Amino acid sequence: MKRIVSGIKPSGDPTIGNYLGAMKRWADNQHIEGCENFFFIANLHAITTKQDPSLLKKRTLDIVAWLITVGVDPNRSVIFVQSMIPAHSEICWILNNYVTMGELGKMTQYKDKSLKSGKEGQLAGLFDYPVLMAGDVLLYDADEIPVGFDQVQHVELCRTIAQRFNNQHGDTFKIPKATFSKTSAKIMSLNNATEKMSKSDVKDSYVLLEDSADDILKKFKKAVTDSDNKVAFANDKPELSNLLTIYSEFSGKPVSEIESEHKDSGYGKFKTELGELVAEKLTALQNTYSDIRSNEERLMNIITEGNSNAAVIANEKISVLKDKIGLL
Ligand code: AQP
Repeated sequence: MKRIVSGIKPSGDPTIGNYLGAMKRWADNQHIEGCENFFFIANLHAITTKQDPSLLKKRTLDIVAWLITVGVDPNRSVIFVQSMIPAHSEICWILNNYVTMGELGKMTQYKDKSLKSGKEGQLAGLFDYPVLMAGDVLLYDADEIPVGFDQVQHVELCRTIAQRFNNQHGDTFKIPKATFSKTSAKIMSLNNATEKMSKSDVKDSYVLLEDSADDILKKFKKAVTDSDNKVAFANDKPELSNLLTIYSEFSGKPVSEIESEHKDSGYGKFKTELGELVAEKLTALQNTYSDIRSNEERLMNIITEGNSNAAVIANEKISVLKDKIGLL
């Protein structure tokens, strides 16, 4: 049995980047024979940047509801909340002693986020984020971590930490590997195609799963493009390549087919059609979401059951770890 573990931060409302790069794939993964899936709401990761406490609570439930909406089935997958399983914080502290400041300092996500947030945002928790992430995965002996390309560096560090621990204390952790989809692995910002789309970025840079049809249309119409007005996927056309990827993901058509359908369109027409397509798909999802989100009691029951399934495995691993390193 192959075990898959992945998380999403309730640090904002989920974007189409989170959806195409992670959530939708998680739902698809459930149908692979011989796989056991663990998906969690990474609220301990979320607090590495400033959060409004009541919004954080609300978004934790929102994201559980979105996962169910996009097809993550609590009967097939374990859905849990990271902060409700103390083993995640415990393993992070232990693994901190198997990684160096130099290794953590090389992580580009820390560099990017701390540059954006200024000196007061350079929190120790943000610096330590990859260690918590390593713990999240190693606690469950995950075989695979389905992530976007942006997380590959963190998965590599997780493997290094696990190998180092195993070398010192004997086989303790399974060494996990990152898996990512070649097409939708990285959805870029609509304002700046050199940066990934992020839920904590500025409003026009992302499309949220909960955006209204009007907003979606406006955002795609305003999306930054080059000036040659030719709808084509190419290295020197990152903005159009990103829009074509999104189009392909939402329509299920290959990029080459969309390129030829739009070879005479010009950007205005192409962006309008893309906006309409995404709006139509997201409106359908939003209708399902509002039913699921309105039943908070059911959501809490799903979380409670997921937490108890996850905790059995996580607590056992923590006992083994403590014993190996001499903690009573
Ligand atoms: N733009 C993206 N394209 C593809 N995949 C993406 N993911 C995030 N953004 C994109 C993938 O979504 C999963 C959950 O991400 P996360 O919320 O845990 O962390 P993140 O990558 O930091 O996401 P954001 O939206 O950028 O959040 P903020 O702005 O709060 O930092 C991961 O598998 C991630 O790869």
